[in-house]
This record gives sequence, structure tokens and C-alpha cells, in this order.
Amino acid sequence: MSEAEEESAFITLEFAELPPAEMSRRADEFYEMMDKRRTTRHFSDREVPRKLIERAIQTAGTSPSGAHLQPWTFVAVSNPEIKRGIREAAEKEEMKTYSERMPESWAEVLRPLGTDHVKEHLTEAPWVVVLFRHSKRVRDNGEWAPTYYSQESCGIAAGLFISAVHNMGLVTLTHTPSPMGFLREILQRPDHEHAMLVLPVGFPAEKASVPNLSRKTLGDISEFLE
Ligand code: IYR
Repeated sequence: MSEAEEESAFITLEFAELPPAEMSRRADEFYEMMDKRRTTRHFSDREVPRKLIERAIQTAGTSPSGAHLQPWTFVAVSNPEIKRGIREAAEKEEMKTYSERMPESWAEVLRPLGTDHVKEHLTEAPWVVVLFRHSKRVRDNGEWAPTYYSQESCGIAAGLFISAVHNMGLVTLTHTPSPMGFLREILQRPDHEHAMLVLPVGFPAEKASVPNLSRKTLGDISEFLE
């Protein structure tokens, strides 16, 4: 039996049913907590203990993934020189994106969010976490093989990471420098790992602001067929 087959021997699901009122209470409480989450571009340079970042990454690591291949690596950077290197490279690409590559149809929906090529958060935030997606894996026999649904898997893991960060009382920003190939080089990741998302994590700056936006309602985003 291969290692993977041995590992998937079945065990009993641990499941403790909750009383209906408690289910309801938790559903409301979690929604209300998550509804307070906001993405801000303004970070304080106040330190955040490494243990908290480890916990957020571990939480992300509980994500379901295609064939349970867990096709992700989270690189957490607090080193100021490395953060500066990431910022310089990101701003170089983003300068081109904002001034040359971005069509008006894209620019018009970004304008209300106030984004631009200046990425201060990459040096201000105490931690910059880069999520790398694995497009391939090594089989037990040493051959390369694909991973499955790695975009979906990493997207879900990112959602759990963001939720964990919010729940512990910190803020994060989903930053997507484009193209982001420079991150593999700076962070010395192998060729089958693809940077997917840059997540500065920290406390908000004292006067942090967010765009005055509203969220779509339940009716806007759902359809129930009963
Ligand atoms: N990647 C750029 C541009 C950008 C694109 C989207 I879509 C956003 O929601 C926000 C920004 C950047 O990170 O600035």
C-alpha cells in the first residue's frame, strides 16, 4: 500500500450535535463577526507575534483540497529587507498595470476603492504572507503528477486565512500584484509553486480608512429552490 492509501484508512467522524438554539446563536454570531471584516490599505507597523500568524496559517491548512493534496505553501515574511524587495518589485509591475495595462472598464470599478501602484502596506505591515499554489506534486515513485482543483483549493484556504486573521482581531488585505512571478524568485520557491495572493497582516493604522461600500443582500446573492 502506498503512503497515501495507508493514510486514508477510515476513522469515525467526530461530530457533536448542537441544540437548535445553540446552532442558531452560533450562526448569527459568526455572521455578525464576519460582517465586520473590512479590507484596509492602511497598516500600523506595530509588531504581531509570530504565533498568531502560525495559527492563521494552520487554520488555512484545515481547508478542503482536491484529493486532499493540500497544494499550498504560505511564506510569512517579517524580514524588513525582504519586505522592501517585494514592495519594490510589486510597485514596478503595478506602475505598468495602472498606467499602461489597465483598460478603462477595469479602472472604473477600481476607482471607488482608491487603489493605486503605491503599495505601502508591503513595508508597513509587520507580516506579509504570500500564498503559493502548487500546480504539481511528486508521486511516491518520484514522478511528477498534477494536483487537482488547486485554484479552488487555495481560494478556499485563503478564505479561511482571512477569516482567522479577522477573528483574532487583526486586519489583512488581498493584494494581487500582476504579474507576480517575481515572488517565486525573491522568496526562492520551486518552479511548480505559483504565487497567488499577497496578504499583509497586522493592526490597522490609527487613522485607517476603508471605502464606504455596502454588501449585496441575501436576496441579491442567493436563490432558494424549496
Ligand atoms: N492588482 C492591482 C489592481 C487591483 C485589482 C483588483 I480586481 C482589485 O480589487 C484591487 C487592485 C493591485 O493590487 O493594486
